[in-house]
Amino acid sequence: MTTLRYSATDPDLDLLYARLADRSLQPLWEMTGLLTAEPRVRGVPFRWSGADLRELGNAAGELVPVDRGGDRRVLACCNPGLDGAPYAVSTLWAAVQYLRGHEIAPAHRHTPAALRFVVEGSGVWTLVDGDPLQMGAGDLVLTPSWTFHQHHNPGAEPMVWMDVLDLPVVAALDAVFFETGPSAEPDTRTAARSTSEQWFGGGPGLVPVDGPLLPPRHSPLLAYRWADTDRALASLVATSGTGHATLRYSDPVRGGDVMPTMRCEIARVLPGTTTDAVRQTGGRVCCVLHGTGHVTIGDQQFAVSPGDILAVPSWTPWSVAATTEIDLFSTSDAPVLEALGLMRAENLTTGQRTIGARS
Ligand code: GTQ
Ligand code: FE2
Repeated sequence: MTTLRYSATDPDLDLLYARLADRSLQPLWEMTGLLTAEPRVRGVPFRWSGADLRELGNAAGELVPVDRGGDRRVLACCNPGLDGAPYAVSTLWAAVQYLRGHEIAPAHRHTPAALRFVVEGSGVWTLVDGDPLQMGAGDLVLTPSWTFHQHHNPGAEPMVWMDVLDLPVVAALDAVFFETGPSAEPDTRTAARSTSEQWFGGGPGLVPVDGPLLPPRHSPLLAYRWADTDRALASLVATSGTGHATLRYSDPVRGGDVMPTMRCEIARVLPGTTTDAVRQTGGRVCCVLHGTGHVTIGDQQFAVSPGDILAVPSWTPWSVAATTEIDLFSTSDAPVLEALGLMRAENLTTGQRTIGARS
């Protein structure tokens, strides 16, 4: 926030400032905190415990119904440094969503894009523009901007997952639109494999020649399955020689990020390995899929276990130290920073600095 520091004693100056204020004008020369040498980061390093999220999701499931009016049973992660705003970091919404057996979270769409990452369980289908995407542990499922989405749980077991949305960015641009589904009737179809995966999830480096027209701004593949991710991680970590490896989820046809505002990555860190301390502009939200150890963010060290959600604010160094093998999913707003020419990154272990996009 900028602050004004009027300390005028000159009555003429007092009068000028009063006249400026009266016309909704402010003198730059009296402002501080506007152009800081480095980002003045809103939001603090933080961890939400997976055990707490599961327990409190359960408690909400007992008490709060899901239907029109209360569409989504969602607990938003609120970074304590953001003055009560329901955001995990200043640019990303992160939350846990809880759907009991036989429940339906009705269809709607909005301009903020969303993604789901599942830590445990299965049994829910998310319909994205009518395409039924099954959700299971370790899967990443996309609901890009302005696609209709509906979640339904045909089985008896409850299911929990993490949602991440670019809502703070879209809200800052005053570009939030929302509408409810085209039909009042819920669509309870299921499928073993979505149409999106049948077209675009064939295999590494294989894409259809005569496929459907590509959506202009997001990956045509809407689900990234754990079996594929696990295989790719195992292969990469075995060859990296460092004890850790990170994959980026990409648009299988165009190679870019899965959605224009959010980058998704997953890291595997072998036991006894610590990753370099790195920082970059833009916020990041992490979710522990497997394993235990410590994540250091800024000057805070958090013990982590599966289901934990972590906030890495902009320009804050972070690193992972694995006690048992860790798989750590993360989402950042790197594509936004890169598109705007604002990406800066630094590896504090090697001293390497970059300005601009790396690939
Ligand atoms: O599942 O549609 O965490 O619309 C926040 C807003 C989830 C959803 C959230 C949403 C959803
Ligand atoms: Fe939604």
